[in-house]
Amino acid sequence: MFTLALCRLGATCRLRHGWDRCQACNCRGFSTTARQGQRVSLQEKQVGADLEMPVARREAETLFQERPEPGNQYLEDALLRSYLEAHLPPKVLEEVSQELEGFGNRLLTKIRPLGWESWKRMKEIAAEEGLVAEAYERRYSNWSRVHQAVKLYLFSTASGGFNCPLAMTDGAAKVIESLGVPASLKNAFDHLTSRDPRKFWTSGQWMTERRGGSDVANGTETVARKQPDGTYHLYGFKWFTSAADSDMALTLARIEDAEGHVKQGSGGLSLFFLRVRDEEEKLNGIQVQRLKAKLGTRQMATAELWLNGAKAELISAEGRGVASISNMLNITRIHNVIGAVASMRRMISLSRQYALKRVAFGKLLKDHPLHMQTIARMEVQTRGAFLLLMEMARLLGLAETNMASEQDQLLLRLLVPVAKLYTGKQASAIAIEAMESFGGQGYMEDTGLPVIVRDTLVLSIWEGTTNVLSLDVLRSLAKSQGQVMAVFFSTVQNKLGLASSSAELQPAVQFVQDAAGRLARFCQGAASEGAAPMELAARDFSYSLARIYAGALLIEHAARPGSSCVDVCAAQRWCRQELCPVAAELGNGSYSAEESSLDSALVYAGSPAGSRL
Ligand code: UCC
Repeated sequence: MFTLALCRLGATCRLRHGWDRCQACNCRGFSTTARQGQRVSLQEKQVGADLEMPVARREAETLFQERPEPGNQYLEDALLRSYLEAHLPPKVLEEVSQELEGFGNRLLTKIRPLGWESWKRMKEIAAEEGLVAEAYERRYSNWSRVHQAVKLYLFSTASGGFNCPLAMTDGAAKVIESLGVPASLKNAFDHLTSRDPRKFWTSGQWMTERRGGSDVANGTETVARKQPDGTYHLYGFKWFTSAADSDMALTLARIEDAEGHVKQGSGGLSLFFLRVRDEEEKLNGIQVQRLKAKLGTRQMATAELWLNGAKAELISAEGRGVASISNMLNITRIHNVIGAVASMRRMISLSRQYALKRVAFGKLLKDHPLHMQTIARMEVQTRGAFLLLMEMARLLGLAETNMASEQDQLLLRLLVPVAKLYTGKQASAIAIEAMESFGGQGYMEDTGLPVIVRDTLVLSIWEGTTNVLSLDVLRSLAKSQGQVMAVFFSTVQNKLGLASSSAELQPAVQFVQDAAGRLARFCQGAASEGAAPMELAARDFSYSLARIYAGALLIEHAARPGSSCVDVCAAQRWCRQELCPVAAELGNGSYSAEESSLDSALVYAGSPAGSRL
């Protein structure tokens, strides 16, 4: 098992084994935890010998740290199990919990040990476990999206980054399904939703070009030239194509007219389907410019691609490319939330395990109140994020089985950007805080923790940055002519109502009601203020929606029959934070035109640009 030659990082890896599976090459690091005089295992002797390190000297070393070994993630996730018990119909719960326990064991004993050398194997496992198929087979009707989200949540941090192509694959299947699975795309749909590892396809989402990823309406230069057979040949440069080894991709381009002119702006963009390789397995008019050197998600190949006559099929109405691919965007953004919550949960389960074994100042970390307070605060954040995720999956399941009310649909459209932008920020904050809870080991590559930290940093960037999604929140309000806010407030009130008979939850209920009241007053005021102040308030407004709604979800979960004191405590603590930052900032005058000009003055003070403002 432990042959250095296998290690992708070659020689350098040899020097860096610590504990936990080396996330870089998955070798089982040798345990450095040995109380004085503990025997060093044969394997460690072998490694020591490999490293020409005199074992004697190693045993004399005093720095021993036992690696944290979380068990079956499903069995050890109290909130996950209590959520499923509270929501799933008994028959579904019985089947799903058995399957998830088994999947938890497979993750622990078979999948996580695979680590990151097994991209191809992860693709096979994803097919076998139906990580995309679950959502389209709908074995559990409207609960299948919750079932799928939970499996992806458990799989995410063990996937070696394969959760990313799965997000885009699910998104591509969603787009094709939303188009009614036309005959020309049936084959692709069947491959994307197959459980057969030999047939399972992954998809790319090629939207980002050199001129920018957020503003695709003005950043997309790729052109599509119609061919006599009705297909198109694409010519352009895609700047960020993740999972470049995928089987197919959906991409945006501008259709050239007979005179070679293209229409600019959003209205000039259409959506295309293309196979990455042709029948002879050659690249389909695609040249790889280079692989991107990224801060994180390094195990996943992301490339710059030239499209030089790539054969493609137009799958949206001409000029409706953004609206069509938005079905993919909303699914990949939900997967982003899954990745965020899963990273938070993983870091906390490692940190709490470590606190059971690591002694400092004469006692285990778990016996140091300040240390436990720090982990508890991370737990409260993660619980709020988890319930936001489950709520989106629940609403998506209703929408996809035609069981969603118009209110449910509006709420889902609002919650997707809110949850993506909020949990993206939470994930990196929690990962960095949790990394610190391991002391120096948290900063060591061979523990595998820095990789998790690096990978969380992308979650608030790709699939729409925090500010772009804050503006998408405003877009969803505008699209619903403000109706969605009425749905938001009534849904929050309904959830708070479930706690009316719980005295211990009343303070939390009051906090959420006060915050919702302040938010309602902000919305009334903003309606008459015009777009500029609202745009300036967009991020704080979105944070307020996230905190108030998660507060209501935590109270709803704590108010259910059989809830635990931990559920009540989490709801109380979440609701003690500032739940409506937009109202607080409005009180500070933060959204006025003067404040806005002062923002620029603050930023450019001393810079040549400052004088031109
Ligand atoms: O990052 C990428 C892949 C990385 C790997 C994936 C990993 C996934 C998770 C991993 C798990 C760990 S691919 C690049 C992703 N790019 C983005 O997310 C783009 C961010 N930019 C935006 O979201 C912008 O706001 C745009 C592109 C949507 C702005 O487009 P427009 O055309 O300038 O804006 P419009 O004109 O407002 O939107 C055009 C139409 C409108 O419909 P109509 O015309 O009927 O009014 C919008 O309502 O698109 C509709 N629309 C939407 N509909 C726009 N956004 C949405 C939406 N979210 N839902 C529904």
